[in-house]
Amino acid sequence: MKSALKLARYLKPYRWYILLAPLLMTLEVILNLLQPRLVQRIVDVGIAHLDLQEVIRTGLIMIGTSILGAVGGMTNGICAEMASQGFGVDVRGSLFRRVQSFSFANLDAMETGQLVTRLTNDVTQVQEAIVMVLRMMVRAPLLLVGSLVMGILTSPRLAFLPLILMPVELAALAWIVGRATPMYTRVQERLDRLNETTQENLAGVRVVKAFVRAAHEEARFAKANDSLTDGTIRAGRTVAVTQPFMMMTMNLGVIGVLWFSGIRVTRGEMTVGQIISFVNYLTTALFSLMMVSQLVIQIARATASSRRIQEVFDTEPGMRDPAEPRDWRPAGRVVFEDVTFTYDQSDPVLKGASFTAEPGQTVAILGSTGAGKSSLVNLIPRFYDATSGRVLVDGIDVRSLRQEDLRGRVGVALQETVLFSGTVRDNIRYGRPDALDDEVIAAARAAQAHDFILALSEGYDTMVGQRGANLSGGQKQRIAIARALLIHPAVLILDDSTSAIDVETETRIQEALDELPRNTTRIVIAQRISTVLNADKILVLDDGRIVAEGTHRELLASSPIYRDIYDSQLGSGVAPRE
Ligand code: TTP
Ligand code: MG
Repeated sequence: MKSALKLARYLKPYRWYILLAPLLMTLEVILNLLQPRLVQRIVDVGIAHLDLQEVIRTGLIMIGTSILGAVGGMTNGICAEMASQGFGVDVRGSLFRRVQSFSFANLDAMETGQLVTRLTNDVTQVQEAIVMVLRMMVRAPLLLVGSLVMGILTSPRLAFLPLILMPVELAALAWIVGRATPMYTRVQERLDRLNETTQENLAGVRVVKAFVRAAHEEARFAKANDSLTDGTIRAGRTVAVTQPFMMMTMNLGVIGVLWFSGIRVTRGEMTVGQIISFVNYLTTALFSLMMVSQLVIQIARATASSRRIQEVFDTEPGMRDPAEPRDWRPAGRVVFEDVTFTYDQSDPVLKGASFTAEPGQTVAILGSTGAGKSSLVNLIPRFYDATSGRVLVDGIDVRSLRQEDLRGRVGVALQETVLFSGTVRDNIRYGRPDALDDEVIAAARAAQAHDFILALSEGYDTMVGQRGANLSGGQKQRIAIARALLIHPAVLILDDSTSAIDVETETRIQEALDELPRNTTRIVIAQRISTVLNADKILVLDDGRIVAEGTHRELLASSPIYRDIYDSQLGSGVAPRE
């Protein structure tokens, strides 16, 4: 309930609709409550005395009041819809912004599928509750009390009938609500699971096909699918009891009225019109109780959803900008001071790493898989924060810089290339959407991507499929390098970015990188020793420790690990470019 109240702040811009809705509803209900009385008048006064004038006059009043009532009801519906749609747009937008502010660590801890459900289905649940509340909150109690009062006024002697029937119905409805509410919470959880399964399957569909696991995946999906359907049907079955049960109580009511008043009509103590009118009021009262029960169920569902939405809002972005960010005039000096880093309480993946990359230098990082190379470079643009020690750029701790300033000048080509659907040009311009075409081409040339891009069917305007589906691994990597180059980085990080590129093209990329402005510091992770031969400095990383540091020649002489890697890959025939 508390989270529902917190979400209520998103209704504030729509307060006029929310104020207006109940007023319009009141108008509609009052006009509706008059109808049975008018019918009574037509029967008792008009028809009984064969007074056609009276029938027509009252009929016209009925038509007028019901039109007015319908207008009230319609405008109420519009108000409710406006408020709930506005609320939905704002909450979804706000949730999306929140997720964008999450750090890598936040996102590591969240299931994508759950985030999707919260942004879509949960918001819809709350929206539906808002519509229902605005439409029924006033209507149900007003109809209930109104029709009871009117009924009793119509025929005080029959007042005992609703007094017996209402508690019976109330008990039944309470039972239904009590059973259905937890069922709907479970439905929500199952929907989560279905979304997760779908999400994961679609993301990995190529692997599924490669390993011919479609049947297994179908079974997994069917399980989640069936369990959702099953839960929904169960809840639906419980709620389905409501309608027939209500009809039954209504019919009992009608029989009761006829039983106890039939005799009075013959004695002339009651009129037929009164009976019709009373039956009408009684069924309305019973019906409005059912509305209340539906309202309660929907509110319960929405409460569960608003808790899940609020959870996203309550997740503190793991990384905030400093209160007083420092100015950074990028020169490109990167210093690690005794950096230790741990993902999420596990064993440290970096243990006391210290090194310096001077402006304009190329520093290569070599090491076996899992040694911590990616983890190390990810600390420079502050994707994660060091657990202890400091990462400095030009003498400034990266934590004292605004993330935007830092990342705006640290160009990264991540190990796993991610492209977006859109044109090749848009993908290269991703970090600087205002870049000129010439700059895009220059970056693509340096990344040795220009030629293959021109060979594509529409050159730079070729559409890249989702995740770059229509490009080869090496092509994607080169676009990612161009994307990183285009921001004119002071520090360029290439995380295994040439792994899918042939050695010859890689050499050309290296030569192009050598021509970058003097102050671009390059940090290059590589598996191939040919990639690192010409680096100003090579760091050998082993199990989170920098075990050797120096140029190719120095390491050949001093580091047995380096020597081993070198021998295994190249033998002794290859030498660095002079
Ligand atoms: P990495 O830093 O990814 O190792 P690497 O880049 O040297 O390896 P590769 O050559 O294959 O790219 O991982 C170091 C350790 O950290 C490894 O044991 C896995 C762990 N790890 C996490 O726990 N969470 C993460 O998000 C990542 C990226 C790694
Ligand atoms: Mg890596």
